[in-house]
Amino acid sequence: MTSKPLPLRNIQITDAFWKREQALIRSAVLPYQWEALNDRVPGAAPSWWMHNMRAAARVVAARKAGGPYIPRQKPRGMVTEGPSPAQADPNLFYGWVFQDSDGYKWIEAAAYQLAMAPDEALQAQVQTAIDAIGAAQEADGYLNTFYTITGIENRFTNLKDHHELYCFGHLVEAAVAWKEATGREDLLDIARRFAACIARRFGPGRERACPGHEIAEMALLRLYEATGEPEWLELANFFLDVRGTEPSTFALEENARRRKDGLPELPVTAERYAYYQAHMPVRQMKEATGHAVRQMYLCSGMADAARLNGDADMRDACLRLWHSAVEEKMYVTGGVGGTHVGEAFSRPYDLPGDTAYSETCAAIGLVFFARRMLQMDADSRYADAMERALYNTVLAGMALDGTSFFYVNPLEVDPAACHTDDRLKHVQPQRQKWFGCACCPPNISRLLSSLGAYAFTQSADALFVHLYVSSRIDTELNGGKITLDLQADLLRNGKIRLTVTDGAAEGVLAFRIPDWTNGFTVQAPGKEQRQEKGYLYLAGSWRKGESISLDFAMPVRRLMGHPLIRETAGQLCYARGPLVYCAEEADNGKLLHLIRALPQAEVRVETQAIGAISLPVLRVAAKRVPVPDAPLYDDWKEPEMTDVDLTLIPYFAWANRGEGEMRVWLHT
Ligand code: FUB
Ligand code: ZN
Repeated sequence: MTSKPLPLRNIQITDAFWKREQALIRSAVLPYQWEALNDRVPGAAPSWWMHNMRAAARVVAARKAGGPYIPRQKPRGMVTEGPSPAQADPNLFYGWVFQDSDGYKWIEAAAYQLAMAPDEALQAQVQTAIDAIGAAQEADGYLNTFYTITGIENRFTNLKDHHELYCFGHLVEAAVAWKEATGREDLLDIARRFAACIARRFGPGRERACPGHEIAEMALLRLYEATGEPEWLELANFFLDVRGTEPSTFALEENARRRKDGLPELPVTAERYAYYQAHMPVRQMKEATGHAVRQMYLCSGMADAARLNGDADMRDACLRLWHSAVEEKMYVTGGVGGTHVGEAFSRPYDLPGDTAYSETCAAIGLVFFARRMLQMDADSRYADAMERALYNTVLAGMALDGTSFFYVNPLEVDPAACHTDDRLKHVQPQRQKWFGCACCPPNISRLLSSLGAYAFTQSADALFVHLYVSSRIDTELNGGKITLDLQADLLRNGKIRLTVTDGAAEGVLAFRIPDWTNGFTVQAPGKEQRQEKGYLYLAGSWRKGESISLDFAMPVRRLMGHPLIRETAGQLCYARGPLVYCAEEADNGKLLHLIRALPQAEVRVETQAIGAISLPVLRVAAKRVPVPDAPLYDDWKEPEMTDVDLTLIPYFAWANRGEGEMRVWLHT
């Protein structure tokens, strides 16, 4: 039985913690990001988004007026060095080749916020952005500021690296979200015209192609589901089917460029393109490879395609990729991408803590993939991983006050090393205001603003509760309308209460049994109960006024890594409920590698203010190895350790109290 997310307007998040996060996105993050997109944040890396849209609009206007346009820039791709916005040439393109996507993600996030509650000022800003996008669209529907400014004749010649289809995918996601939030079709029309432009060139019986950075697949499938227009399903299927087949479209493109440059051609075999997940046909894939965000977005598109086409081979490939990504290559924090070399998946069990990449966007991609797997099959292992990624790496990507962000999410940090060691160049010990490559901040905004679409999904006769986020939900079971009030507070305990506050219906409410609990009780008088694949199904009739409750035990857990993870050998980390904990210098002093955790020590759960919020922390006795005045190497002897009281804070809250050391895994 498949399921789909509920419209966001049917879900009102009331959860103390998540409501704050969503309110923060609305009140602080989106306004800040709007300023950033307009290059008005002093001291932050310029975004160039609005600048590029306006520059492209001038070119489009000139072309429409029939005037000649001679590009003054070569399509180099990564124009990352530039002047300050004040000194910039208004007619040139600046920033990364995929800069357009930042604004599209911002619009998508704003749309989700508007679906939940109106906000005239925000809506007006989105309208300004949409007008700018519309003005930058070519007469034939093509829309990409980089190629419009640097030479439209070169478009679609480097799909491997130049992200046209990636920007297109983000545009579509934004357009569907905007239509669903406001009923307005303006951005959807723009997106459809670009989609039609792409479909005129690529597709069955036309040119072969696939995106170098995936997302167009899942976006097109979303467009298909939103509009019922079959051409978008066809195009998404085409991109998936071409990927990894021979002759490799990426090799053919490269050869065309090499011919121009007088260079010898390369073999057109696919195997060289594992970084782009284009090394074999997708239905044969077994291992998560290459760029982690790309891989997670591809998996998300594959899962949607498997569900919509009833494609069993595609589904089997998703299962194998899930196993590889989550059961062999995922950090305990739900991050993926073990190596900064190419922002990529490493080999199985290679999960270093200090040089980790674990990009925020990759964890977001894992959340996307997990929700899509859940839509095909309500199996709690998908929701467990989704929750792990969300509560740990995704949340860590943004400061508690919403004004700074992490791109890379290490599990161990020594700031002095980050500042001096080139091997750690990618690791920032403090969150940044913005990035030249600002993929992560708006991605966090769009995910957290659409949290309801991940917490709950629904089929005709069942509502699935995947994440315990307090919410008021308007839904239908077998045609009967009901309003449910879900109460939870996972940061404190595992007590869940659900009350029917209005209506009546017959059907099933299915509750995930989280992997972090070691037992639960349920009070659901009159309901038929059964368990399957980690969900508790309660079936019966639901009437206004009745309540059920679940109490999931939430013990403090001491976790160890699989013995094949070299990095975690002899170490443990603490977790409770969905939260993974870490030790920070602010509580425990420097040289955290000298702490010795005592696995048997009793752990107290207390609350502590971190930044502006009060969070559950753990206090536990541990030992500390002294630093004697000793030679570099000496004869082995048992160190005389001192007793210490360790404070552990939720991983997502690290780096909110100034710069300092941090460690998730502690030596035992
Ligand atoms: O390439 C576009 C985005 O920028 C990727 O998803 C991120 O990993 C970053 O490289
Ligand atoms: Zn990112």
